[in-house]
Amino acid sequence: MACHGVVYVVMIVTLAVYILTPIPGEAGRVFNFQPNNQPTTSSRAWLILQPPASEEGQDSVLSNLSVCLRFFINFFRESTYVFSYATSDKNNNEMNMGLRENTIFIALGSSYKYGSRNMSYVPGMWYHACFVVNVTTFLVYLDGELQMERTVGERSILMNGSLVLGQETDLVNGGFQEQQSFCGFITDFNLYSRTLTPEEVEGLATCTGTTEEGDVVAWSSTQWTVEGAVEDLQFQEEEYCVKRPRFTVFPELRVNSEAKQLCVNLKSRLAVPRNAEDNERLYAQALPFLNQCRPPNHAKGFFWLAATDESENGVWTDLEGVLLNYTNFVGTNKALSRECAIYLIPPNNQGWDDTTCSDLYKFCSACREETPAVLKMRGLCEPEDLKAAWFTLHQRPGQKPVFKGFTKYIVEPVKESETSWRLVNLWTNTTLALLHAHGLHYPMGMQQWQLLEDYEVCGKSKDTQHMLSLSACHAFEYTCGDGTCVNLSQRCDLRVDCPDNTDEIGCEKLVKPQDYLSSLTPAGVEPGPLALNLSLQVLGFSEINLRDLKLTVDLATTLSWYDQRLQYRNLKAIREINHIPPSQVWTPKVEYMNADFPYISTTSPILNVLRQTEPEPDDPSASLHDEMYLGESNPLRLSQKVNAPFTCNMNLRNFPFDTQHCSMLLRLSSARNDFITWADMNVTYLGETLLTEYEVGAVLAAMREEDRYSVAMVQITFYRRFWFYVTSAYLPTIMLMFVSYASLFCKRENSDLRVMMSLTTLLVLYALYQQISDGLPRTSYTKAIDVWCFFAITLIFATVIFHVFIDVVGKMRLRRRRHVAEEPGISMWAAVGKAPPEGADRLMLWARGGYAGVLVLFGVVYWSVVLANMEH
Ligand SMILES: *[C@@H]1O[C@H](CO)[C@@H](O)[C@H](O)[C@H]1NC(C)=O
Ligand SMILES: *[C@@H]1O[C@H](CO)[C@@H](O)[C@H](O)[C@H]1NC(C)=O
Ligand SMILES: *[C@@H]1O[C@H](CO)[C@@H](O)[C@H](O)[C@H]1NC(C)=O
Ligand SMILES: *[C@@H]1O[C@H](CO)[C@@H](O)[C@H](O)[C@H]1NC(C)=O
Ligand SMILES: *[C@@H]1O[C@H](CO)[C@@H](O)[C@H](O)[C@H]1NC(C)=O
Ligand SMILES: *[C@@H]1O[C@H](CO)[C@@H](O)[C@H](O)[C@H]1NC(C)=O
Ligand SMILES: *[C@@H]1O[C@H](CO)[C@@H](O)[C@H](O)[C@H]1NC(C)=O
Ligand SMILES: *[C@@H]1O[C@H](CO)[C@@H](O)[C@H](O)[C@H]1NC(C)=O
Ligand SMILES: [Ca+2]
Repeated sequence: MACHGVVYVVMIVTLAVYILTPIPGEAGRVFNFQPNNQPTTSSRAWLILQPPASEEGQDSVLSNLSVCLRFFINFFRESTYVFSYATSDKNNNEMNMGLRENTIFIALGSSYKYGSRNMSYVPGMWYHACFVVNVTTFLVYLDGELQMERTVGERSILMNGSLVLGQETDLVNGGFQEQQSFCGFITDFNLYSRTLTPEEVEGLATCTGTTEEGDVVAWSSTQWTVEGAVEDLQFQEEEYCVKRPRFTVFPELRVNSEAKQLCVNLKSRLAVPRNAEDNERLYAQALPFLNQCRPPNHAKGFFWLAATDESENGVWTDLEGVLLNYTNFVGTNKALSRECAIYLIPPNNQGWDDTTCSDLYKFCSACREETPAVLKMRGLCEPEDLKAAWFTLHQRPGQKPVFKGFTKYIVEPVKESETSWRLVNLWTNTTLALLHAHGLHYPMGMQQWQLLEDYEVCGKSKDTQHMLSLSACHAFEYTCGDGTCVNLSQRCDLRVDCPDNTDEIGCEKLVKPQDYLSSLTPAGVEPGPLALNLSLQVLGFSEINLRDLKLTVDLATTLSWYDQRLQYRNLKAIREINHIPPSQVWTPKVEYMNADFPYISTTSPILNVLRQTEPEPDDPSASLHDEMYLGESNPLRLSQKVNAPFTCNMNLRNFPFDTQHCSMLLRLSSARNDFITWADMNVTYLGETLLTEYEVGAVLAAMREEDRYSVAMVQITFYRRFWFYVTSAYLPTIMLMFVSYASLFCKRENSDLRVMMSLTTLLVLYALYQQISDGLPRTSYTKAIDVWCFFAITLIFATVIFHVFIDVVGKMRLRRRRHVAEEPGISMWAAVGKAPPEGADRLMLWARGGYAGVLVLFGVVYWSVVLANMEH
């Protein structure tokens, strides 16, 4: 037992010694400029260059040179200069290196300035920069990678000037400005009187090469004069040579899913050590929080690790499912239903264990970042180019993470143990706002801050509440109240996407200026009247009334126009979502001029906005991330369905071979045509083309000015489907005429039959005619069908008369003949039969020919007139 104890103690002591002893490595000199973050002109390290001692005379001029250095920015200034070099008060920009936004500026020989725009560096990281100049070419490297290559004219630089780290010279070793100073660390500044090769630069960047220090300026042996707020420090080389992932420990208890989501919101991942060195660092960072991270209901662990054996028991992967090739489990880790990894509490230093992922336990956690994630604060009203509203997470050992601004702000806990945060301006050393972040623990997401200073934030006075939104969301994402990021297209899309519903708050589309008057007609985009577009869809005809000459139409009208005074928020491609209450804005009025106004029925109008453009550039001074659209390029659309009876002046002369043109007149009655006018018209017919009695032809639109109002005329052409009348009127009449014609072929003696036939056809025809004309309006003029029926009736009537006449004539002749042949033995019928064809029969013959002739003649004339008048 005792022996075991001793071994145990020895092991712990060895381990502790191992952890506490710094890994041996070379220490390097590091200057920390402006450690209290206050901009000042006094902080600098400088020297007067001594030309390398070789041949006399020429060597005070350099045309081939290389400058390399490492820097770590704490805070940006308006323009941050890492170093500068002046050979005289006039030539004060012979060499310098400045940083602004994503740009690195290198000046070389007063008039030359080179910038590379596409670098993204963040405060809180070490960078290695080199620039290499020969007679013709100029190269800039960042972290060993070539960023920029330029061809330059020959430059030669005097080597007896003043070299200043941490300030920008406007005079020899003077003329500094606070907002051009450097706040952060600088080390390894070397100046070579030759060009370095890319391999040498890469070696220097990673501290692996064999390149000597500079021959003109060598970092470790040069005597720098250090002045003002500069700390002269010694750092282990690996701190700045090796790019290592950063861990940020969040010392609050969270269930596993919350811990994961927190890192997702920060655009990073829940941490898991990838190797022994990682494991040691993370554990060392987590251990100071041991007491607040031990859940009372869990005996062994205190810290979540992003490892899981969900897919296969005992096979540990990271959260993306990639097999971990480093784990540090103590004991068995194969228990079923224990699928998440945690750190064990001491004495199992750095050891892992498994536990359930369920919400049963809450532990602390850390996020792992390769490069610091940039968080942006909306609602600060700071100009974009300074990046004052940009932040990175930063953690001091044993303390809660703080949000360090890029230039002057810091968001830090008021007290370590509380969830109150303050926004501090480091330049003025004032606390601008306070936040009580209950529940969330952190000031991420949209939160109401209490302002403590007058006019410092967006000009608001103190003690008011102001919404600030801090998150790592990208430009195309919306920040939810809790800091979750959702795609901006999900903002105000009538679906809840944020965990706290905040993507659907403040979704009013309309932004009206204060002085908006909905009684005023919007001005036209070009000078002149407001142009309205009309899109009219004829949905169908609910009634075509021939008797009253009425056309009842179902219409869908859409009026569109631009209102320049308005702006809209978060327009969607689906325009039904872009709804605006019509009462809040100006809307045009349309009058249906030739409609029977008591019988017009309309649906209530629907007003929405058609998204036609990209949103305006984002304005980060607005706390809510909304996409804004301008009224001058995104039209309003007012849609309404209408059912109205229009009067239509039909011309029935050619009935039933007629074509009707009915029009609808829409007058813009809101204002005269010097204020609004129809601009573009688009009419479509969506109903059936073939109606029972009509075929719908062209639907045309035209504009005209009438009484100084703009009128749109929509004309619809109807072709009558005459086959109904052909079969129900023309064919029967023709058949009847043939029947009556046939009566002319009956035996003359059968007079009863002939008269009966003709008379019946006459009656049938008359009944038919009555029936047809019942459905037609009573016109003062005759219609084509009237002519036809009248002719048929006349013809058949003439036939009846003729038959009667023949009969009379026949009887007269018979009486006369009976007189002649009154000898016995000859019967009356025989006498008649044998009688030679005489006047009556000849009349019959004539009648047959005449009938056919008249019919044909009339038919030819009638159909040629009718067909000539047809429009189809
Ligand atoms: C930066 O610019 C250089 C050329 O100026 C180009 O070769 C390089 O790809 C750019 N890098 C990025 C990240 O855009
Ligand atoms: C200058 O450097 C560039 C690129 O490294 C090289 O192509 C060029 O030949 C050099 N010019 C001289 C004169 O050495
Ligand atoms: C550097 O030398 C030039 C002449 O070689 C001289 O004019 C200039 O004043 C010197 N500059 C400094 C800072 O000594
Ligand atoms: C671990 O895996 C990574 C790739 O996932 C690989 O680059 C690395 O060499 C591996 N390390 C060991 C020790 O196997
Ligand atoms: C800022 O002000 C606080 C007190 O308000 C003071 O303790 C602190 O030293 C000041 N910091 C600086 C850099 O002036
Ligand atoms: C955001 O949503 C839009 C529309 O759904 C889609 O086209 C776009 O790719 C999404 N963007 C991202 C980054 O997911
Ligand atoms: C009206 O139509 C024209 C042409 O079709 C188009 O250029 C214009 O933008 C439209 N105006 C509105 C307000 O929709
Ligand atoms: C007319 O309207 C239809 C449907 O509403 C549409 O497809 C067409 O593009 C419009 N034409 C014009 C010229 O606006
Ligand atoms: Ca939504």
